[in-house]
Amino acid sequence: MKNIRIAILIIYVLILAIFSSSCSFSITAPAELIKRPGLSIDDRVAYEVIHDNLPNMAELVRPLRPGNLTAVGYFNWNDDGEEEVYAFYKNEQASLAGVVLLKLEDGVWKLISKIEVPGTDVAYAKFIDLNSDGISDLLIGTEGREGVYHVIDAYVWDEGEYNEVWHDVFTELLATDLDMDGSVELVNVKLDRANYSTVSVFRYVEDKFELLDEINLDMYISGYYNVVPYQIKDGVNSVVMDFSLGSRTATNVIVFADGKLSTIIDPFQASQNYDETSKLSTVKSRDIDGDGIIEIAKSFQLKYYEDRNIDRRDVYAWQNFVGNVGTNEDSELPEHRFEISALSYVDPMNYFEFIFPDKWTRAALNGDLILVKSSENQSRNFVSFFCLAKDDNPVPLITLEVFDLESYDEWMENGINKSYKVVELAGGVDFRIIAYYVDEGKHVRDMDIQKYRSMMIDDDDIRVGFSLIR
Ligand SMILES: [Ca+2]
Ligand SMILES: [Ca+2]
Ligand SMILES: [Ca+2]
Ligand SMILES: [Ca+2]
Repeated sequence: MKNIRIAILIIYVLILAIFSSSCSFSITAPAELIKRPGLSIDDRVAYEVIHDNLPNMAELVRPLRPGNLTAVGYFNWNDDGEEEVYAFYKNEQASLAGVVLLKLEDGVWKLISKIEVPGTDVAYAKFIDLNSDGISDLLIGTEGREGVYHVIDAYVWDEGEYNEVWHDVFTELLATDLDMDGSVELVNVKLDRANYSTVSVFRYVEDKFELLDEINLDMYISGYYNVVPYQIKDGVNSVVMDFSLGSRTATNVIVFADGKLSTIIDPFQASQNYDETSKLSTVKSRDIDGDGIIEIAKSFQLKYYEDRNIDRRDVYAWQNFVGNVGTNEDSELPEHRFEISALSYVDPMNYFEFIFPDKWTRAALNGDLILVKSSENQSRNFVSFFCLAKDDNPVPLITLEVFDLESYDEWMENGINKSYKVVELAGGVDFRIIAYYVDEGKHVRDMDIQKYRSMMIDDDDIRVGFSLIR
């Protein structure tokens, strides 16, 4: 009886530990890793086995990057259709971090392996089959060993155990098939603030990682905030890096072609700079139009832009790279290396983003779209879009506004909703976001009506372009 009580207590404490640490295991888990919701009897036993194999004072933790592993989860370790269990942990007092792997054999959870490395937290973890034997190998990175760097170790399963095959330091690490030949490459970015930042590419060949190439990046980069695989063209993989340069941010792309690393913007050439990708906040490169290819953002200045804020960090152009890649192409650079695929407005209070419909993007690039927004010392937070009609007459299209609940109620009580068509976009405990516009009959001159109709968007288009940030 006493044993059962202790077992229940251990399970309770473990569950509590999992949910109360910063690494609840239900939020970022991809469906394939956690298929069974809740805990079955077997799982409870698994937790006991995990617990038995954790050092004293160890705490289950979610690996910080790349972000798709939870603290504890199921995965098919050896590709046989049966699920195994992993559990990552850290032991800050002993400065050790690691992972335990469990396998169900004849109804009993058994320890496959425990890998433990020095470090105060699991900075990076990825299961990946490096030697193509169907058994997961492991990249595990830890914090707290080598100053500003993280440390990375690669373990390959061979003859019944894990062997360390690689050890290095890193700032950003990406495991991806960079040259699309079916083998995994490691892209290792090291940011040394006193020196050049470097990027190296390694390939796993015959039980070791071989350095294929290494280049310097410039010394002004102060930190990376987004490093992700990027398909720069059909059939060419690369890595897009968003980083800070003092008070602004910019983006470069690392290309690996014909065995050589290069970047699309060469900061060591006086003729090149980051103007084409420069922005004023840590906005991440991402696929803005849903075609599967990431766009690179830059701050964009509309031709007419009415606002009293000096800091213009709210309109972004999202661009695709259309220049040359690698050494096989014509070395003459085309005049325009980036093509704008969409513009977006990001609310300065970070409530929402509005991606312009195509016709607005085109109009904005022609200087035919005007944006008027509330200034920071106004109590309201809105942005209005106008198109330019005959004689540069501005015709209002729509306004997007964020209200606190009190002003929203006041606004509605005053019957403003009778003068406008209102589209509810989002709401929270303390705010409402709506779009509104005036019926065309009430404000558009006859001579502008055609232009207005060609530029106005319907309620569905407003909802398509809108996304809530907070
Ligand atoms: Ca398995
Ligand atoms: Ca393997
Ligand atoms: Ca490869
Ligand atoms: Ca895209």
